[in-house]
Amino acid sequence: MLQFKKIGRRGFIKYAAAGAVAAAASAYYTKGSWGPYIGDMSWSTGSGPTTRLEDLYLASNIQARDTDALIIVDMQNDFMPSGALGVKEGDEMIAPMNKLAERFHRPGNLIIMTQDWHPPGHLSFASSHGKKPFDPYESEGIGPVLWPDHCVQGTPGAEFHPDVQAKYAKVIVRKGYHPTVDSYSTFIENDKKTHTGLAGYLKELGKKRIFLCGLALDYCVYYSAMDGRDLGFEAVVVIDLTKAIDSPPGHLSNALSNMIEKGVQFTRSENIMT
Ligand code: VGL
Ligand code: ZN
Repeated sequence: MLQFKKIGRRGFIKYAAAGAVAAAASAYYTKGSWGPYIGDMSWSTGSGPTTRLEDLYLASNIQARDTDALIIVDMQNDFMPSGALGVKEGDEMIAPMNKLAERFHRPGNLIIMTQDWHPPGHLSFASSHGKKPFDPYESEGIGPVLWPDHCVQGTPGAEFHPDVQAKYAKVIVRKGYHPTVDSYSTFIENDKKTHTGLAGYLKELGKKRIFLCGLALDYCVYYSAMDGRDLGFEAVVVIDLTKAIDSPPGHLSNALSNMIEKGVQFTRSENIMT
């Protein structure tokens, strides 16, 4: 059900080769810093099987177009550091995220927000299995770990953090409300077949590229980016506006490798020209 494909040696060689091309293309490229402008940005590089955040190639000078959508993922109280499923530093990027939304919001541009929205007793909750949060668990539509009870429909934990600027969102996609199926992706639930309708909405509006930010980098942002690519969108993760859970350990590294392999691009919010 979940994608845990290791990129393996061939993938590593591919990225190493891409890195060599990057080095040849510009003398200014240094690992972990902003990259030079490289046209179509299609060759973000990673370091192979254990990709780290510092290894990502960050595209520069991305001009926002009216065929773009900004997707702000799950900036809810329960994912904030003191929340039920707190993500470390998950509140630190609220101010720059608001700034990006402010700049991005103009006629033709589209901002979507997502909200994790579980019924009480959701099957992704450890409490539903008599287990502890973050215990490994995998079944159809659930896993690879169980979560603390979080983002229960209508509770304060499910609300957006009060400082998050939600007024620009044209659509709020709620996901994870099927009692026995989780939905990390904002496009397709974890059963891999139930669509949320967002892809159709974006396509009907002529959107071709999505910028993703929010929580969590290695779950809802990750699966949304992967599905976005599969559904035909360019996907750019705004890396300074997202934080990871990294459970089980290594999940983030695996997610980064898989996103690179899928052609997901990475940038920083300052690098998006609006
Ligand atoms: C998420 C775990 C469980 C997320 C949601 O928003 O990334 N992660 N539910
Ligand atoms: Zn959830």
